[in-house]
Amino acid sequence: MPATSLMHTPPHPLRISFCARTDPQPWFDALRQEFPKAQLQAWSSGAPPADYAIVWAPPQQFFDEQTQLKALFNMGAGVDALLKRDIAPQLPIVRLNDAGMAVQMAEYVCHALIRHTRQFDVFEAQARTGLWHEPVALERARYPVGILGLGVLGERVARAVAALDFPVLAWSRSAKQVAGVRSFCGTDQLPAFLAQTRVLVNLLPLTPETENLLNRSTLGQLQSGAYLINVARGRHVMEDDVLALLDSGHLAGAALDVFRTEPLPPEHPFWRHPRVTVTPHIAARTLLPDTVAQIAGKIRALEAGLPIDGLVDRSRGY
Ligand code: NDP
Ligand code: OXD
Repeated sequence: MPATSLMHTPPHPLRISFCARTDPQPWFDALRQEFPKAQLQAWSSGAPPADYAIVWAPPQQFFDEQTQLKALFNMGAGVDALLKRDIAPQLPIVRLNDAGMAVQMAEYVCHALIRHTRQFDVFEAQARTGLWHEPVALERARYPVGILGLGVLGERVARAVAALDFPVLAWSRSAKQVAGVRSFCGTDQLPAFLAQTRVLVNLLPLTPETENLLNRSTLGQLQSGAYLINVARGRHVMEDDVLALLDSGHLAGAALDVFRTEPLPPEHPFWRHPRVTVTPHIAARTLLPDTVAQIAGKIRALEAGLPIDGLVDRSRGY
């Protein structure tokens, strides 16, 4: 063995790769504050190996080339797009765990709920024609809010909606205990959950089990005059079924933030439907400072051999 190899070699500086369709510079500026000595690189084919990667929808080539990663950080909560890639089975995948998204989700859902139940959409239309008309007041008990998915985001939303004194139900894989929320779990309890829901909020991850879950049959089990708020993924919803149920009057309306095809194509009927509100996948944005702080904390923990939360269970798909 040559003498030089016995000498102590200091560990190389942390190497962090960034792969997303957004300007990396602000991310590097924030990461530099956390790791002044790190090597930060915007990934392109042929880039040197990194220890950690921060990604959103990276190409397969990224994984084919970056084979020395110790962990992969997703710049969002949902990992459905990421899990379509062929990723080394031992590589830990870490999703964003709130990082400022939960309160945004609560704002979005409460806004959509209140806009519908307090008829602000009607008043906006009335104001445009100078009509002064007072409809009958809302009875909260007639608007039970059912939340699909009681995870990091769903629980924050449930608490916000419960604080507005709406009856709140939630459906998840495992049973939960959240103050003010009636918990339902598993496929067996889905019909009971749907039958008692009038405003349906979707906050499920997109997995083989949840894809197309919101269709004519399931949405048809909601209380009559139901309202759909989809803030999870477009592929949860059979869009033609939603249109048919809106036309039949079973659905009173919908607030949709996510779609099977994004951007929503200009010819899509949702754009012009009078009872559909469309937003461009903005219900909860990835916030740079919160995200970098969360990821940096987890990189430090991993480097120190400590456990972290937010690890994706690939067998569950979320
Ligand atoms: P979590 O993983 O924390 O929560 C997921 C919840 O869904 C859990 O309660 C889980 O049950 C439940 N669930 C999963 N699979 C099933 C199933 N088959 N049947 C019943 N319940 C199920 O995710 P988050 O709350 O952090 O995020 C939820 C989703 O929100 C993301 O996956 C993403 O798609 C979407 N999102 C959308 C954004 C937007 O701007 N529109 C922004 C951020 C996220 P259990 O608790 O028992 O495991
Ligand atoms: C997410 C998203 O999953 O932005 O975080 O949709």
